Amino acid sequence: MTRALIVIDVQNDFCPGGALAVAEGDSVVPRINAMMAETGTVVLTQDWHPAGHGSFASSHEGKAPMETITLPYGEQVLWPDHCVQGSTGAAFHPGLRTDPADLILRKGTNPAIDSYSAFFENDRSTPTGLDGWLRTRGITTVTLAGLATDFCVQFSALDAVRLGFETEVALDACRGIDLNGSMEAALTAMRAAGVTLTER
Ligand code: VGL
Ligand code: ZN
Repeated sequence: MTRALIVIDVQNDFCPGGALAVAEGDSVVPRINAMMAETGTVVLTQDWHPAGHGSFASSHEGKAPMETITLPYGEQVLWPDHCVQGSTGAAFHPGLRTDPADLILRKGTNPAIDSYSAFFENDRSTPTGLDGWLRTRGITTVTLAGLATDFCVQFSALDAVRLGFETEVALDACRGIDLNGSMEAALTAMRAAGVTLTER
């Protein structure tokens, strides 16, 4: 099999009750569990920030969550504190099957650079190593699912196409944040880049 399923950030903080809850975030869990059973290679990503991370509004005096600032690598949305390393919020949703994972990739560990994509940090140039991991295992096609459609899923999908993978996003297995129209913008950008958007 040359296909890998990449499951993005299905963690407590992105589910209802979490610090950066995505509406219906937990509803993707049964679908993703079923998809994992059908795919040979499975990667789970985990947003994994140190306390005081540069993407947290609390790290910037006078800033509130959902405001944006300009950092050396560009625009950055400031988030509520979320997915702090080792916290319950950073743990996978308890319903998510983790046994099928061949790789669990943690990202966002650099205090100064956020990392939405599974492939690169938000400077778009510091690699996580996932490209090489997939490529050396003969993977040519990736299916993405998880949270959030308009941030980490979108960034991962755009990088995957740019790197030459045939890229599919299973929209029914994703949920978005939708900040200032970011959901519509993400779908448009992914389509334009050549990402195949599917719905069951
Ligand atoms: C995410 C915002 C901040 C995501 C992660 O998983 O989409 N969004 N950190
Ligand atoms: Zn994050």
